[in-house]
Amino acid sequence: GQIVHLADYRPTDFVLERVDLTFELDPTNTKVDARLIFHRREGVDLSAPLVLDGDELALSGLLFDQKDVPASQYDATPESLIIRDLPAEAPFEITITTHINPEANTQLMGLYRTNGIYCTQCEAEGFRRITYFPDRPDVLAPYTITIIGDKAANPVMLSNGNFLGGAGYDEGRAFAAWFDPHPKPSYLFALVAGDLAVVEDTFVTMSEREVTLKIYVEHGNESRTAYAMDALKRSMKWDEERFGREYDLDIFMIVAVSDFNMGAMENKGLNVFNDKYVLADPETATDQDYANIEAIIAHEYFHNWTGNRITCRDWFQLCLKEGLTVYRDHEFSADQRSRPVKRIAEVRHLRSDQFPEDGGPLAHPVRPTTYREINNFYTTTVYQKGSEVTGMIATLLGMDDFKAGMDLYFERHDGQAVTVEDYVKCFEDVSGRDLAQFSLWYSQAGTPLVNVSTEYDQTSATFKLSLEQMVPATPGQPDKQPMHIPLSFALILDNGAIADATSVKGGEVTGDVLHLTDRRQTFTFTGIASRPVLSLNRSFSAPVNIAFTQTPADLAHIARHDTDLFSRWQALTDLAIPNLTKAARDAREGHEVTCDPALIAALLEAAGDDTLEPAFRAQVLALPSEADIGRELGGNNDPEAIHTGRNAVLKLIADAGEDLFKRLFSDMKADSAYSPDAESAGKRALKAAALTYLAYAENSPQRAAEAFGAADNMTELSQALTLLAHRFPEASETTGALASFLTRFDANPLVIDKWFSLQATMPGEDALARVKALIDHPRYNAGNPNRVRALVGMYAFSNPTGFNRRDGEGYRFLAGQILEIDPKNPQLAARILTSMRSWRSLEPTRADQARDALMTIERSPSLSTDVRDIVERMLK
Ligand code: HT7
Ligand code: ZN
Repeated sequence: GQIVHLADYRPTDFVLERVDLTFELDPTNTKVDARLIFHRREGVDLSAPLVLDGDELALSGLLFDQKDVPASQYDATPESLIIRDLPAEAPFEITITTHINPEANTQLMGLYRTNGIYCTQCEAEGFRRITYFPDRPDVLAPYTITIIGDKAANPVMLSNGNFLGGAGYDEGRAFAAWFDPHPKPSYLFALVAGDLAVVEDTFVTMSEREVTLKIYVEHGNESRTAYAMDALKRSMKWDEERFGREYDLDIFMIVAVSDFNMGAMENKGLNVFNDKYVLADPETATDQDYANIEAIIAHEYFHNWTGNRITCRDWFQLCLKEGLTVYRDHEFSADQRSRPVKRIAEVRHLRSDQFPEDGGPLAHPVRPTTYREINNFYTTTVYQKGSEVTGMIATLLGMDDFKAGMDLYFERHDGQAVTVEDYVKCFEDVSGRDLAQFSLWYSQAGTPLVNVSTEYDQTSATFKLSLEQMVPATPGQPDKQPMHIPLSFALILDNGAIADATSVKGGEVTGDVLHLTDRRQTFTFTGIASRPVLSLNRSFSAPVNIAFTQTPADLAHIARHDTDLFSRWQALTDLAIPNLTKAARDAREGHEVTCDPALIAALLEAAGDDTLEPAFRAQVLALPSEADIGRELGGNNDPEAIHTGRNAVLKLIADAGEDLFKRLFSDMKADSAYSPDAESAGKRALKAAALTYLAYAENSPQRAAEAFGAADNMTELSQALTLLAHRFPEASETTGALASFLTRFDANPLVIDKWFSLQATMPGEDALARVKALIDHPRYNAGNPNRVRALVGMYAFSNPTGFNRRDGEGYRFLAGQILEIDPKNPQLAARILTSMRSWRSLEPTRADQARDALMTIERSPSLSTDVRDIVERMLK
């Protein structure tokens, strides 16, 4: 793979006016005729040829205005088609014929087969695996699609846009025609054909247009689409109300397939989903599954405006659609559920995924400037940090200007392929604010660190807040400029009230937001009658690390009084972290593990506070994870010691709070049938947290086994089973429960994935033997990405002690898996390999073993560009 540079961007020499595709479907030999109308862009030299992209293609026919093109006029290779001597100005028509083999397409990019269904995935560069094409996001055209196929095998034949018609074609074959009037880039093209069941509904838009909604699934799954359909209708309504965005076709379709590289894909009018994010019923889906379905249905639907109507000029601008659309789906979920609980979950995710990426060898800016393989840039930095950047724009401008900026963006750029600069300019234009320094968030990688110190002077009633920012060096970026960091804050007084902090010097403050713009800055607040407790970065207004040593008493004060629930949770986390890092050190040195009683008291106080919502209390009880503790320790990490230390702290909390946990366990019982709503889910989460602590306190599998037996929904069933397996691996209750779960859900692969995952994440050395045995299980399928992620992915990403064995066997196993998966599905292999991105923070024995395993991969002669790119960056 060639390195692509943002600085090299140039528009195409030829403008594409129209696309007309005909597919004659055949599982192993599908014929594709692509009729493309082009004209030479004004000013482009006559000698410039038309250069089209291909990937593993063979040209079967080429016509110019319906006549054969002489061989001397073109060059065709699997990767490109170059045609010379084309007209100066007049539009011309090129017809390209290719034959492709969907059945043999294991990469799941381009046209492939999944459980007998034809399906496409074209983002980012999959369309070039179907036909030669200017396969880049700034080439937009309307598409007409004709699909011809065996009638019995393909009663359903779908593509983008509105349905034009269809009928019998000839002996046993049928055709369907679709027209998408909205000019789109090739990455949004989709085709689906096969024998699928459909569930139908309607939505009436704000201008009273009726839109047909259809969800296509495998036969037998119809009843499991109700939640997804409801989430879709709520998303459509919310986008109208919150962003003024109305849907723009007569029909909106979702297809659920079982082989898919990512979560879902926003193809215009025809979203294709990993079935994991569509199918749900209480017996098979957990509360988390329901929440994911709601979020992903919303995300893909919201792309219709942020991504499809306004798309990216080039792939460097990916955050323009992904970061913004994540921001929109987060806002949607926050409105549908509990905003602070949603924020806590987002920040947990950001810290556990994005912060390690930003602090390791794969760090890159939200808008990268080079790539070797674009598939490797669908990252948590582009998505989650990209969303945070839009969130900061909203914080800086205030909601009114933010909304005006979004309105201007939709109005100014509808139908265009644009850049991050175009987006930011809309907010500058409506607010009059200069966002040049702020834009460093797009170009500088690394998580900024803000050092904080405070000083209070009683006699002058003055509170001084000194801030110092540092952006760490990242690959290719040794020196950084100071950023514009919006920090929401409160000064909390003794009585719990928030001080009036409007009299301030030393920098800009708007409402409750401090603007940190210099490397060092001191804000001086006057008129503060008593020593306040500072709550900083409330609601996580900026994605930064804060270094601020606050006393346990001050943290407990925030945890008790802040009006921002996120900050209350953060204060409890800040209280827990030093206890957990100390516990890890003590465990490593063979010392007894202790825990500050102030932490235990604060946790139990919050967990027992019935005025707080249960979901929040469950988040409080879910202490920082082993990975979080490792990050706080910062290097030379021993995952075994972290695990032992954390467990010992859990045991101390469990013993101290046993009575409370018993009360919560019984109080949180459902009084009606299962419902996936956020409130009921919150109660179940708190009940599960109580059950977990009780397992530590009672040191017996009894209660978890009873909970497993009594569960009438997948949430409680899988929670109890996970607790049994992780806490009591040897118990006969555990063996029995694992076996009965398998028997009961044997026919449901998505549920069996849960069974694989919870075993792959069982702590300790034995996990590897378990994973190896499960790879040979009849229900495992190395060709299905969900299965691979559930077993191999979960082992590598989410089993710190099992994967990071001191003897390095975990790393060697993963290296073997990567080399096996790579030839079939490079994207999947590359993504799973990123689980080793923090290998340098391990203690030396493990780090050496990890490096050796990575070098084994690197030495393999036949690596895909995807895996080569990741492994080389990780070893650099
Ligand atoms: N925009 C979609 C990204 C995606 C994708 C990218 C590469 C390879 C396969 C893929 N499937 C989906 C999904 C989204 O962010 O909405
Ligand atoms: Zn997206």
